[in-house]
Amino acid sequence: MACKRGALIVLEGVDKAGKTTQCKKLVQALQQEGRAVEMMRFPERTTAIGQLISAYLENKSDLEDQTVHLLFSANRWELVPLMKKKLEQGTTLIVDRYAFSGAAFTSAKPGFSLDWCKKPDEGLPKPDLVMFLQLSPAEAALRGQFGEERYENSVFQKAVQQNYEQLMKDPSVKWQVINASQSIEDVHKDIITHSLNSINTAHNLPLGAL
Ligand code: DGP
Repeated sequence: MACKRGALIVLEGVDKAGKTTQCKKLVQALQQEGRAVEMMRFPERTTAIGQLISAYLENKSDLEDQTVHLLFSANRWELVPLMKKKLEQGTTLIVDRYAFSGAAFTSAKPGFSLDWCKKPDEGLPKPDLVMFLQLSPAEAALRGQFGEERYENSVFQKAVQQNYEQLMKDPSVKWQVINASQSIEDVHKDIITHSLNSINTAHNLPLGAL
């Protein structure tokens, strides 16, 4: 019998929503159940393209907004062969940010439409589930100072949040809003429930494209 494919599960949200913590906990919990699961994150800063992005985010270089937008997308595209291989082998991928960050962040800059921002990511593997960790800007501020990187300020993050709200209206993507103001354990419980449903249904469905 052919091996059942893994699920592609993405966590999205504004900075400080707890995505990375929750991705790690989810991977650990699923692995403890004996499931084949791996974590990925975007941007993936270790590749040559990822290093250009990282220098830009750390304010060590300046790039045109269009250039960096396309680099973020290229960084996702360069990992597609690996993602497809893992999914086909039956490994579920838990991904910290994906194409939706690309559209939500760049279109928070003046002069960038959501439609233009979505274009370069058209055709990427479509997630079986995108969990949006919802946290108000006020609650995010209570979680401490932003770091030093680009985009880490509350005015920009408010615009990002509004863009995510637009993106979530797309019925062709399976979005699930998670209340990220709960305790870490309660957020984890919600996330694992939705992930298990998604893993079980993804097995029987072909991998789609954005
Ligand atoms: P992280 O490593 O998850 O903290 O992400 C780094 C920053 O880059 C964060 O502020 C979100 C932003 N970001 C992630 N993906 C994209 C993208 O595709 N385009 C743009 N413009 N920004 C992104």
